[in-house]
Amino acid sequence: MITLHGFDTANTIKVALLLEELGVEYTVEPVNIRTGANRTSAFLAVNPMGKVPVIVDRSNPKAPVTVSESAAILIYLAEKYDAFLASDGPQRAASLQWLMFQAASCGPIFGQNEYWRHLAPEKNDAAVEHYADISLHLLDALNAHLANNGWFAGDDYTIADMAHFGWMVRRHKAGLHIAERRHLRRWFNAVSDRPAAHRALDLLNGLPGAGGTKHPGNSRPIGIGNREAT
Ligand SMILES: N[C@@H](CCC(=O)N[C@@H](CS)C(=O)NCC(=O)O)C(=O)O
Repeated sequence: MITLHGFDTANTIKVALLLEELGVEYTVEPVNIRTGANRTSAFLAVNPMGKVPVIVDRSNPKAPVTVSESAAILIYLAEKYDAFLASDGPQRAASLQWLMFQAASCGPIFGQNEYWRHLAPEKNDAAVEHYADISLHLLDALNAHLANNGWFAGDDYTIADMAHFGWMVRRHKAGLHIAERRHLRRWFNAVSDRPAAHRALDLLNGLPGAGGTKHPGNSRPIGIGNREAT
């Protein structure tokens, strides 16, 4: 049995989506990061970094496996179940490239964009503009790639798509727009339409304390209601 420690966050969405796609048995242990539940000694014992998501895989009760960092979790699960990631060759390389691009470039920049727009205690126009500019550039890069590829790794839906879905669901919170980027919008709607995406978002939206607001841009739930009109 797998336990997912998480909340209604961009990084948890990725993992919940993969678990739903795999159809494996798992439970969610809610960690309300907005009330500091991720800084308790109990949670720090699970992940000393104090961040969600984390999974604990107790398939072998004598040797439970704990994995944090959403990209590492996606790779761990894809390899364990031999699904949504090619075992070798160019398609695996493409999946990993776009997965890493999400984890190392898009995620951190979109997070900074949200912070400087809505959460920083002092307004800083230069920071707002800086992160907004880079975010637009990243969205354009995703859109350009998807102009020639059905999915991030080409013909097959893989963990790279699940990774990008997390922040795209929460895009309103960082003021990101995809309506004018038609390839990105087409891709986003295709993932949104998957039954596993509905189940994952419903599950996370239903966690106790989910949907809390720190700023007006956060008031929108992370549900499928965010599907873009075509
Ligand atoms: N690189 C990590 C980032 C994880 C992360 O930043 N998680 C956020 C929520 S999406 C969190 O736990 N924030 C709480 C905090 O840092 O206090 C990943 O991809 O999993």
